[in-house]
This record gives sequence, C-alpha cells and structure tokens, in this order.
Amino acid sequence: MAILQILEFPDPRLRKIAAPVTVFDAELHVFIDDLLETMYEAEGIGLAATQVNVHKRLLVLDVSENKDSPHVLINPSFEVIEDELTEYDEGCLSVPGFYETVSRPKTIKVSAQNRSGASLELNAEGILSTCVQHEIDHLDGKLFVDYISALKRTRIRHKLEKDQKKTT
Ligand code: GNR
Ligand code: NI
Repeated sequence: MAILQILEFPDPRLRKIAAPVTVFDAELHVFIDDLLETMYEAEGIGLAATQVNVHKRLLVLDVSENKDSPHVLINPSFEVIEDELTEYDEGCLSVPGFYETVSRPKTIKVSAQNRSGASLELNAEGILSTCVQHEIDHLDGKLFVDYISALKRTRIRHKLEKDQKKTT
C-alpha cells in the first residue's frame, strides 16, 4: 500500500475532467486501496482520484464515526430526490485550512459501480449526500471554492500559493 500525494488548489490538474473506468482489474484494486489509505492518513471523509492526479471516475469515502465504513464509488452519478437544500461548512484536502458554507441538494440517489464492476445504488442525505456531491465535483474538475465569492476564492488562492512557495 502507498500514501499518494494530494494536489492543492490552484493546481491546474485539479481542473481536469476524469474519464470513465472501463477495466476492473488488479491494478485498479491496488489503486483503490492506496486511495483509501491516503484518505484515512489525511483524516479526510472522502477522496477523489483527481486529487491524487489520476483522472479516472472513482472516489472513496467514509463518513462513519469509527472510520470503519469505507465506500468505493466507480463511475458515480446522482439524481436529486427532493428540491430541498442543505448547508454544510465544507473543507477539502486540496484546499487545506479553509472552510466555507456551501448549499447543495439534501437528498440524492447515487448510482455507481463497485470495485468488481457490479452496479450499486444508494440513497444519501446529510453529510453523506454533501460528501458524494463534493467528490463527484472533483471528477468534473470542480472545487467547493467555485461556489463562494470570487473575492474569498482569490484570497484563499493567494494564501495557498504563498504556503506552497515555502514548502516546495
Ligand atoms: O475531509 C473532508 N471533509 C469534508 C467536509 C465537508 C464537506 C466535504 C468534505 S470532503 C473532505 C475531503 C476531500 O477533500 N474530499 O474531496
Ligand atoms: Ni475535496
């Protein structure tokens, strides 16, 4: 297993659109396990392949208290079940140290494939719904900072660029 490096905003590679997964082989399974290990090590509740510079449509998440309920979603999509929105103070491992309130559909139906390629569906609400939508956004090159004001986004970009100069 391996800990993978997480890209940070405003890295342009976070803007790439991920391609569907078509091959469910041992190499994919190794990558899924690395993604899970990287998420747990970084203490995140989700991680999308895009964030580790792999531009394939897959993500992992675990919103459980005891960090013992990993989910793997491959080629995920979702349908909004109710029009109601929910607000959450979102953070992102690719935007370290910043949290902003984002409003998203509260209840969704997620369709995806598991690590063997079998279809799966799940209904999500609350933090699971928020997290799935946040991760699917990554696969489409979007970040939670795209939902906040341009002024706040620019401030965050400048602070992170300064930090990145110090550490690379
Ligand atoms: O760890 C994470 N916490 C979080 C909190 C609120 C809304 C979304 C998230 S996802 C984030 C991990 C991450 O960056 N996933 O892409
Ligand atoms: Ni994120």
